[in-house]
Amino acid sequence: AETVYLKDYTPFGWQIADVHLTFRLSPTATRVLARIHFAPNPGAPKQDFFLHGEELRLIRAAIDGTEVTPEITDKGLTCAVPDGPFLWEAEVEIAPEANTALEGLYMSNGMYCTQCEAEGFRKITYYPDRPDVMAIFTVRIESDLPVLLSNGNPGDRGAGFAEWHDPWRKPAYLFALVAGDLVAHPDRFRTRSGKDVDLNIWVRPGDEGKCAFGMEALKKSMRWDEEEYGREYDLDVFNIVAVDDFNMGAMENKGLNIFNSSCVLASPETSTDGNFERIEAIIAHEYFHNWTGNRITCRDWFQLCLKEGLTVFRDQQFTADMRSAPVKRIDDVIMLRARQFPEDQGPLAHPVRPESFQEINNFYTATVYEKGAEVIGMLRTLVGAEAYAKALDLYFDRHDGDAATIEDWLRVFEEATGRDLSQFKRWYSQAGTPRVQVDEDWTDGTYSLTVRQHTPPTPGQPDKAPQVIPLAVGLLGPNGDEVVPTRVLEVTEAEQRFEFTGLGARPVPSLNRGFSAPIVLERETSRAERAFLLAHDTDPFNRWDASRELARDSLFEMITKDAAPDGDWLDGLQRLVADTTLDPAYRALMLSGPSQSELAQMLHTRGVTPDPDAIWSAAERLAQATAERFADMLPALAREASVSAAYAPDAEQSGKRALGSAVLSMQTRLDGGYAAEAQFAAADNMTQQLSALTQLIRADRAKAALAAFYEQWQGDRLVMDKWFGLQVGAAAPARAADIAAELTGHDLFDWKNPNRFRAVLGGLAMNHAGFHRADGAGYRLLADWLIRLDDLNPQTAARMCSAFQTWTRYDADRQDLMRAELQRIADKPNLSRDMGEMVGRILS
Ligand code: B3K
Ligand code: ZN
Repeated sequence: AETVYLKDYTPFGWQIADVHLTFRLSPTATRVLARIHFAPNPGAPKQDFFLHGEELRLIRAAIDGTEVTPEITDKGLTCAVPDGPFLWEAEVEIAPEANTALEGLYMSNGMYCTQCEAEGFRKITYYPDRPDVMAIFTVRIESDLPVLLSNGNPGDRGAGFAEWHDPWRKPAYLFALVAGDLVAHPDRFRTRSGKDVDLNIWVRPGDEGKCAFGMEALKKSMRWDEEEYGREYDLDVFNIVAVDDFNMGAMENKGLNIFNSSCVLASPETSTDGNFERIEAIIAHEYFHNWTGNRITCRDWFQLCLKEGLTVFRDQQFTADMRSAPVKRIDDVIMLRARQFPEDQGPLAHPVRPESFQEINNFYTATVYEKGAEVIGMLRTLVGAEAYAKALDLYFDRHDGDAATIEDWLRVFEEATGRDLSQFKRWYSQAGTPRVQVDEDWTDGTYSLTVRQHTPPTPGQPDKAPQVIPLAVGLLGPNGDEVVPTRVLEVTEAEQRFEFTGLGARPVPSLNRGFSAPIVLERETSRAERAFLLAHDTDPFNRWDASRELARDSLFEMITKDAAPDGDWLDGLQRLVADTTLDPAYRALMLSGPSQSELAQMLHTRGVTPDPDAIWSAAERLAQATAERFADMLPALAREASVSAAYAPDAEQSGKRALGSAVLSMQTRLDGGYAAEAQFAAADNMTQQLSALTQLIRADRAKAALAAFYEQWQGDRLVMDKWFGLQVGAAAPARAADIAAELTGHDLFDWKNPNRFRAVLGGLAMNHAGFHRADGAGYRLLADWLIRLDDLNPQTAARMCSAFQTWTRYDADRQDLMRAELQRIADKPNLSRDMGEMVGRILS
């Protein structure tokens, strides 16, 4: 397949004044008529007139009213065109019903919908399908379906048709169309300048009751963006549509966001607290894109982090404001370490701004999104909140209406602050997680830290230059008081020394507070020192991290030396969890140990080949020891965790329920499932029902509960996804692959639905020891299904290949098994470009 390079960027030879599209909808033969005014782009080199187009049947094309016969390939068309401006007209036929890739115009449960980012518009009509070509769109939809939606503001509406006009220039990837038998949950928002905006969440009949929470989240997001970033909404309507078949979470199409129904529909009976929080964050994320993504878009897809890193950062700030900031930070770092670190430290490592790709859909990664957000957080830490706000104002002022680059983004910060960001820019170009070693020295009242940084090689990047690392540090005195409050050390050299003078006694350092930089800290610390931080650190993140480190160390000793669980750590943990002045959500996080894949990663970095079964059994032993240690405290904790008020998915109640789930998990290890059965029977909300079911599965006592759950929820697709996923994800390792295989034979296993496919096969990939079963059954099952899905939906199949990305960490037998499965995928006839690229990179 062809590789596209950042360095090859050339502007398109024409500009577009306006686009008129008419859709005559039909499942098997939709006609799309396009009228587009092109004019030469003075800033572009001379080039042939080429329009992208894939899987289109051209019926007719004309230039200035005269029929033309373009040259057509499977990528698009070329055509001779006049020197000056001209009108391009084309009529094409497409078959939305046959579109199983869920990219372009497709059907889901009888409704038409679109997904165009990144390069799906070319499956709708011939067009320069690139983000730097922006145009005003007017759309006419012809269909007898009752609800016909597109971007922008509504225009004429009559029997069998509806027109839409979007007054804002936009790239084609933000185009959207929806048609179906839908019902709205309506509301209204008054912007701070007094404009009324009609808001709607459109769903299939029957789902009306699951929209209220999403609507509140939308209004909160709109208000928050006005207050925090000064950004107001810019159309008369804002529509959100829930779609059951969707490749990812949601899409920020201008004025018409399309959501995977799992990321917008919510009710207490069917959604967990985690679901609610995620829905609130995704609605915010897509809404925030209206400014960071839509009003200011990307020049080319290499600049993806320009909109994604920034918008993730913004949605993280929003959640921190709506809920608990420390808990949000810890959750985000858990995610980053679990998903982005393996990427950055394995064969798929790529810079936050990649420099080449074969299939851009493979670069919607944790690195671009989450590390991209970390880079913005570091920038804000370095320049300060005030200068950050100033730079953002300048960014919006200067680049509104632009297709911008990372260079543009950094320039506004340079101008707003007078700083030189050329070294900082390496965060965008260098892949890999920096390792930072810290050594201390204490002489005559002067405490010094020597910081050394080093980033290991990644594919295509053998040598790395030092990066700018904002290292937030605080110092604690021997009695636990903070003697030096948080200060940000700016590490720029490979080796650098920082001094703290005038201290009465040797302090204990608390390093990288709040996880101020996405690095791996390498420091020989004693357990005593970590226990001290666990007890005294004023930084809630580092206090949590100290506990996590102790847990990891203990597990390391248990795995490699068959040691007993670390009793001192359990003492410290007990004291912390008993502290009722601390947020229950925070204490619940303290009780959730490191995941097994995180432990595999830790062993690998310490030079030990991870044995998934040994990891699993050590994690089990530690959980058992913890439960026994906490036995006497459980009744009091359970009382504290109980909620008497009516269910609300807010931070306070969900924190209590999270603590309650942690208690139930310990309780189940002591009583074998008695309490879990009671909770399952009594639960009136999905959070408690599902946490009870999880414990019953772990205790191997879930037969009746699984059947009852099925009976109760078989009519609800989103809840059934949980039923499918949990049985695999929480299964004992020896059985996970067999259970997954069995579930793929279930009547309700609709493998063409990405949510259902991910529930079962993604659930397997997430069951660490289950996926890595020594006989290779887990690998085989996943590869079988990825091969099968590749013909239908390459995008979703390719994303799930990353389950194999850590394959070289494991023992020789497992490596052989995984390599063989990867090779089997690589050898598949007609392998998609998406999968070809992923498997090729993983194997290289
Ligand atoms: N921008 C979309 C993601 C599109 C993914 C295309 N493969 C959702 C988001 O990040 O908000
Ligand atoms: Zn996004």
